Amino acid sequence: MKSILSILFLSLLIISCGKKDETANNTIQTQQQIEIINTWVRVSAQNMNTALFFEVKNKSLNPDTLYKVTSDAAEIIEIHETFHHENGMMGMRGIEFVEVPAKATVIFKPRDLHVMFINLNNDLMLGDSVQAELLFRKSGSVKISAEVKEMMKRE
Ligand SMILES: [Cu+2]
Repeated sequence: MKSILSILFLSLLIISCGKKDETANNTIQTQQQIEIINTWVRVSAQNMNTALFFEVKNKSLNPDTLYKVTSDAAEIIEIHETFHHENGMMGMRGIEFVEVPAKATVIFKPRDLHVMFINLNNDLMLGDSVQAELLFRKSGSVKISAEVKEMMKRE
C-alpha cells in the first residue's frame, strides 16, 4: 500500500513538473517571437523632436501589431509614416498601428516608417542611449535601448 501511494505521489509530481515546464517554454517562445534589431535615434536637443528607428523581426507564424511606443525621453511619442504629395513634396503623419506579417521584417528608417519623439526632455548627443518600450498586441512589451547616432549622410 505504501509503495502504491508513493508511486502515485511520484507520478503526480512528474505530471505537475511537466505542466510547469510547458508553461515556461510557452512564455519564452512568446518573448522570442519578436526581435528588435538595428535600433538608433537621431541626434537632437532638448525641446526639439527626433525619431527612433529599428527593424522588427517577427519569427512567429502569426502576424503581430505594433500599436504603441513609450519612453521617458520625450513628452509625446507617435508612430509615423512618410507619404508623398502629388507635387513631389514629402510629409509625415501619425498612424495608429503597424502590422508585422508572419515570418517578416518591417523596417523603420528615415523617410519611411519611424517613431516620432516630440518635445525631448533632454539633449540627445552622440553615444547617448534612449530606453523605450514597444507594445505589441500578441507579444506584449519589448524593451529596447537605442544608441544616439547622426543621420547617415548617404541615404
Ligand atoms: Cu514623424
